[in-house]
Amino acid sequence: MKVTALAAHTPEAVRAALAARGWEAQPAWFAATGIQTLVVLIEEITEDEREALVHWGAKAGTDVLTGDGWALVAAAASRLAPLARHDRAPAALARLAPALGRVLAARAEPPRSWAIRGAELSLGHPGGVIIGIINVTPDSFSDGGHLATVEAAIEHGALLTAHGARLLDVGGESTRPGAPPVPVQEEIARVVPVVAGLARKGVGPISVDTRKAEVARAALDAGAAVVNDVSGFGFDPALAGVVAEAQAGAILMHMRGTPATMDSLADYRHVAAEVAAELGAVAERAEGGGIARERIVLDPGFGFAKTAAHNFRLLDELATIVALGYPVAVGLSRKRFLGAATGRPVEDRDRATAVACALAWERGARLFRVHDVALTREALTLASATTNPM
Ligand code: HH2
Repeated sequence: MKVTALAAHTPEAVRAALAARGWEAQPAWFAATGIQTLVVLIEEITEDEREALVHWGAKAGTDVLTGDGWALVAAAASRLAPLARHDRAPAALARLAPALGRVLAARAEPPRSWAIRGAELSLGHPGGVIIGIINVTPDSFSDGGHLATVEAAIEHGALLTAHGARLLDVGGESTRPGAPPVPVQEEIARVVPVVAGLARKGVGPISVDTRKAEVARAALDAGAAVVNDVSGFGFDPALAGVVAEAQAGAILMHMRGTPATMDSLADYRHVAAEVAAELGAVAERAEGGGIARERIVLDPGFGFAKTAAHNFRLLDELATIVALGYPVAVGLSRKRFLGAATGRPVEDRDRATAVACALAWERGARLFRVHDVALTREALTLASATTNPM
């Protein structure tokens, strides 16, 4: 007799084991995803629901850990599936079906593309979507003042595209902790000539990194296809309408407070679960504001209202954000927490960034906002070749 422990962090090892033993590709994949264990945390439940879950767990032979108002259920996806069906779930667990259904659907059918203004970006592309950063700010934390002229910024965009960027993110306001806000007209004057110049040269597609509706409108008029808002539509109530009307793509990031106040709001009991819940609410509000689901990308906001320990936990538990069912972007580039682990100063964090992006890929992120596109692309090409997603 021979016993081999399979690598079960994705269904891939089981699929390959079945295929190697003669199974057809499709049934092998369905069986592999079906037997993969899921761990779901269910919160805000009543005492009756908790009892019903414990009872169901005992009957189904699955593990259920519970406490006051919550339960943690570990089971194969195929075991959990009946709980997501109104006609199969115990009556006492009826409230669970819609939310669990969404989790299972996101897992079975992850988004494969992202609709931006006038185009679709495929997420299955080897290495995903690398977003090249163009900061036209005098004070950004890692590259402030680096691109002093419009021409230099446009040239830099062309270089990032040649290195493999599939989107260019132009920003005119630093969001580093404590950064002073930039007046609207000043931000427009920084961003619009660069967006227009890139568009004229056919370099892009282009995203504008702004929290302000007026800046977004001007950038969209100049040729941008995406709005990247670090406040997740929390700063300017008019921004969602501008994005919806232009049918632009939206990157909605998690943060708390503003760059001036966020460091004091880095307070979580369970960072991944709380960020997922808050980002889920952001996405719901955006859809309610008229933005089509397929235009939305979510970003957990590394470094925004998070300590180094929070950022590492969040990176490890990124699959919790991916389970919301939207494409996930990460902005890890040169951030402080990478320096906390490596001891490297901000100008020497591109290798750490590339490694962190590869880890994020493995956990399901598909968009990567970085300064050094070439290095990140190499890391992501390797990561995507290894995990071979179906
Ligand atoms: N981080 C920064 C800016 N914009 N957008 C998204 N979606 N995600 C991020 O993590 C993110 C972001 C901060 O980085 P940077 O642009 O390099 O610096 P600064 O804000 O100082 O200009």
